Amino acid sequence: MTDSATLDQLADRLRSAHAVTVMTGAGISAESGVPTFRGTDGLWRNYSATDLATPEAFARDPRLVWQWYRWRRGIIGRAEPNPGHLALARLQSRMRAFTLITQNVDGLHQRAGSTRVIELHGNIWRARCASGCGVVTDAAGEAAGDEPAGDQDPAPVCSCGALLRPDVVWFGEALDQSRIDLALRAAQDCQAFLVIGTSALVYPAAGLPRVAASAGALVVEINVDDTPLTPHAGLVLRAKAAEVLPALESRV
Ligand code: BJW
Ligand code: ZN
Repeated sequence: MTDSATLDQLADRLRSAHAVTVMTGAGISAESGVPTFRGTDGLWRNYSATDLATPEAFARDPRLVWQWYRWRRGIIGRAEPNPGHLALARLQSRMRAFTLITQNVDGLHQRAGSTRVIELHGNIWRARCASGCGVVTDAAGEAAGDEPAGDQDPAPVCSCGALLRPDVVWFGEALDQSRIDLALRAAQDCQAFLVIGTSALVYPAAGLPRVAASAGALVVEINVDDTPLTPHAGLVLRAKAAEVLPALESRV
């Protein structure tokens, strides 16, 4: 666990910062029981998560990809925000300028009370037309998700007749430009940039800490393991997010 002098110093930095930006990844939801992507818990029926999160996988076998998303929706629907999510929501409420960027699609930050969350990779509870007719649904009819119930269902169909797909960003797909712009501005304009529970491998999100550092921010990594960002971070807290974030927030 991180020592308390380090947390005190970081809390001082956050208090004196004009703006704080936080970027989270799957690790922050791990303690809510949501599998990460690249851990061993990211495996589903021997498929790796990163092989399923692709347009190619959906083109090849949309039913398989929907089965995976329904399975994940089941887990996420039963999950609760953990003390890490809750601490970030409290931190937002007491900071002058606070931006939360997440790569997660689970909506747990919003359920914890965070607002104006920039969801870089979409949201698992929405679906949209795979052929781009413009239909976006909250996919309520798809929300049950309990395996095996619904597991054999076909991929859902849009009113235009094409398939619906989860409203998330897969590898090789462009992120929403307005969300990237907001995230870039928040990285450029902050004095402290906290990077929490991400393997820092997937771009463009993985490039944001460098943007913040170049603009003079203190980049803080909170992770249970090393990542490619670790050598470049100004401060590394080698800890579980759900443990260290409440300890940090209570000092700010
Ligand atoms: C804890 C913890 C605890 C555990 N406490 N910590 C070379 C350079 C630049 C880019 C590329 C490149 N080669 C290829 C690319 C492009 C590609 C990319 O980055 N690939 C890399 C893998 C190399 N990027 C893209 O394709 C992106 N699009 C793009 O570039 O478009 C260009 C374009 C422009 C114009 C037209 C067309 C295209 C899109 C990326 C989309 C990623 N999508 C996914 C799926 C989302 C939907 C879904 O959820 O199903 O996003 S993949 C997956 O990875 C998901 C995640 O958001 C993302 C990041 O994963 P994350 O969150 O870091 O999770 P993990 O599991 O990797 O890590 C968990 C971490 O937590 C670990 O470090 C643990 O140690 C830690 N942890 N428990 C604290 N308790
Ligand atoms: Zn359609």
